[in-house]
Amino acid sequence: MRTQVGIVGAGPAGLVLSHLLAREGVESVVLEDRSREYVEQRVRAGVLEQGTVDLLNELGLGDRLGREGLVHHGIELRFDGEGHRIPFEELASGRAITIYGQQEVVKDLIAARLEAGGPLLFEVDDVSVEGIDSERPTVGFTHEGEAQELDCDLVAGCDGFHGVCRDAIPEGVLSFHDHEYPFAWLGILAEVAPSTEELIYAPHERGFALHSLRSPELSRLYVQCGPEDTVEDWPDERVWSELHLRLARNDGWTLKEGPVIEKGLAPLRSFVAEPMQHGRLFLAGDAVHIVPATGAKGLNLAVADVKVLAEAMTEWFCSDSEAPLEAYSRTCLRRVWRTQHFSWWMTEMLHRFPDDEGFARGLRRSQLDYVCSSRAAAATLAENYVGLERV
Ligand code: RFL
Ligand code: PHB
Repeated sequence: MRTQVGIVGAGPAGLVLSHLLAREGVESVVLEDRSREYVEQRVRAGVLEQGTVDLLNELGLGDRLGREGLVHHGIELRFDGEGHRIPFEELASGRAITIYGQQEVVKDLIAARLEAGGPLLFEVDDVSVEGIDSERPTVGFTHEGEAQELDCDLVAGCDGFHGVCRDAIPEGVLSFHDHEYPFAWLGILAEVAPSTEELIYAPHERGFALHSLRSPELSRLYVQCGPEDTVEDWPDERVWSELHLRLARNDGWTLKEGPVIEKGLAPLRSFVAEPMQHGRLFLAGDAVHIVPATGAKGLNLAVADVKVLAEAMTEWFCSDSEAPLEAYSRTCLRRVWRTQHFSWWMTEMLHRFPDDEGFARGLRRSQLDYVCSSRAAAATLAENYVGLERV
């Protein structure tokens, strides 16, 4: 098999990249190791920045998103029984976020890609990337029991944090920056109308809680838990009881409960590998950086990477211009580090830390009060949360 761009991974990064390239007449083949059903059901992100929504619309993929996505113009920070609204309309030049599940984005991207003729292969095994220092890199894989080789001009590693592409780069080329947090999130999807119109971020003595949503009938909620906790440690009654305590408000607001239809753990970590490229292999999305979910940025950052990558690859194929591809990593890393800082800052401000005594606790609380009382501090949160147009 032969193509211009071999794309490993059919998450948001790989799929959006294949659409962007197809629009410019650049061929690609997408290889995904899971089944179509699996990637379409995987519950993950829910918050799309304005820039992500605009790009999906530009690609002609905004129909269902426009009908079913919920546009939000603010979030609530809730603590000590009181809510403090961060109004995006005033603080972020009218930009907004849209609530639309990542698996819905993925479903739309897959359907449109297959309708346009793909090629998009699911359930491939033994993926390996070779020859990235040469002019003819290859991606080896097995599909339906048959070993195959995909000859490419360029390879895009969009295979997430546990993928194989990052490791295909020779040792010593990449620098790794890693930061772990002493807690994780337990997330549930519940069949009940959301008890709020806007997302609620609630720092609390017992640990952070987040009330998000997916639709008028589906609530998405998270509680901060121990880094080693298992799903078995969190029966439904315990999850609801913690949510009631952590989200409580003094004015009689109540949290509605409903059947839990999904439950999972999400570790929180910050990670960057740089540069994001070596030879003819270009890494994008979670394959090369991870942000803690507190800032709701992972999917949006993955999409921002491939927007830059698709433009650079198109220039390379169509005008023989090397410069944008050479600048790929440098260009992306500005947004990557801005987003890393924002996600770390939100995580630090909103969580309960095991060593939360004295000085660190005082700083955390002061930061929270400042964001809720200063227009400048609130604007910093707002403009980063909705997504900076330029970094
Ligand atoms: P993905 O989505 O992990 O996709 C990578 C794909 O590659 C496949 N793969 C392979 N394919 C072929 N060969 C191999 N060897 C392969 N190894 C892996 C995988 O099966 C997969 O299909 O990475 P991508 O495309 O970079 O997208 C990143 C986002 O998925 C991720 O950053 C977000 O989900 C993070 N995130 C959030 N991001 C937001 O922007 N807003 C949010 O509100 C938000 N909330 C969240 C989140 C992540 C969470 N979890 C579970 C980590 C909430 C949670 C709970
Ligand atoms: C979600 O709806 O899944 C969600 C929302 C906001 C976050 C993280 C996750 O910060």
